[in-house]
Amino acid sequence: MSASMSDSSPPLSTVAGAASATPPAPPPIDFDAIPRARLPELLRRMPKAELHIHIEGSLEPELMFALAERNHIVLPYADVEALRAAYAFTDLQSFLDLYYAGASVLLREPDYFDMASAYFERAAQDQVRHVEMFFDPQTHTGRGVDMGTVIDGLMRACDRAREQHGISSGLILCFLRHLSEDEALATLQQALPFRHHLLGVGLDSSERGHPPEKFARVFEQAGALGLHRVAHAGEEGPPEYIRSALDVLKAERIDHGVRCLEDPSLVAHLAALGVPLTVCPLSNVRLRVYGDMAQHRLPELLRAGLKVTLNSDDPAYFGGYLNQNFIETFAALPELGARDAYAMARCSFDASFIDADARAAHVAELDRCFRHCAAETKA
Ligand code: ES4
Ligand code: ZN
Repeated sequence: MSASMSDSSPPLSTVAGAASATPPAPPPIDFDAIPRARLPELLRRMPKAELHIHIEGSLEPELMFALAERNHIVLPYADVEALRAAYAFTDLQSFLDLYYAGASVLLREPDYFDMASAYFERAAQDQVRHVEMFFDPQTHTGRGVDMGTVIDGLMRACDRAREQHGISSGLILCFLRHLSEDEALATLQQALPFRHHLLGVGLDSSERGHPPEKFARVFEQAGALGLHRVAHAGEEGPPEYIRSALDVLKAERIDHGVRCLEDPSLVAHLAALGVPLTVCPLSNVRLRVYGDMAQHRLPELLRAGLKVTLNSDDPAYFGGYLNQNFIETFAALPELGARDAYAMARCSFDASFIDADARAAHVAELDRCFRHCAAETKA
């Protein structure tokens, strides 16, 4: 401090306090002021991130037929209606069989670009600000498509989404757990030239009989490359798979994870660790994890203090994109209110792999949205 300031200046402690003072905290958001009748509009309008979307599961029947024609592939369905009619799933495997067959129309870079661009259009309508996008390279490389073709097309769509919609995004390479460890290791090797385009790795496909342990080494290698690690666990598989995804794969998020509720000590463990679950309600109902939406155990997950986000999983197959998931879930579960909507939107940013500045900007926008809604309701 300069000598000339010393006499007239306040005591040092006050100066120091003033210099580091943060603005007074705004009053808490008055969630109780927001009635359930306003929820559909609020759910649509609130900014959000999507952390669990398989981009191949966003391929709508119309685009699937257009790509089939472009690539001279004959689909075993007469038309779009016949294909949609086949989407009557009984479990995860019955869905996966159609999902992998559907992906067979994807061959060239523009196909991947068109698919992901169509998804981003829908995401923009749903006020999605950030996307962490799963893709299944083995579904494509197994048919002779280059890893680079897939990643180039997806990345071009990601770049365009930022330019056109201001949506940030990243790619998460998923290993297919029904295939071997060696095939997963080879897939990671094939992805090395594109490593700078990847946010992380994930684990998906048929869960039962394919425990996380099978992929311990490939996840360890991915971690050594500085990639984030997430894994599907506890969708159809038992709670033990959630534990091994955490302990063996070092998963930073659990995709689905709903079956943790069968093991209260695991729920407590997840809550203590603060590991988020990316829950996909429409998927869970379509794949018969729950009989209907009213039976979804999302409220128990939230009341147990778990970090939970809502996601669309495979929106072209499960009856809706992200906002549809929010709307149908809140409509069917009367115990959910504005506070839960905020918690899940907030968690979507907190659980994402974005940097602190971007996260703070999204949270500030979310807070403004809820304050505005509470004030409007009171007025
Ligand atoms: C998936 Cl719903 C679901 N579960 C597991 N793997 C998947 N891949 C695409 N959708
Ligand atoms: Zn999934």
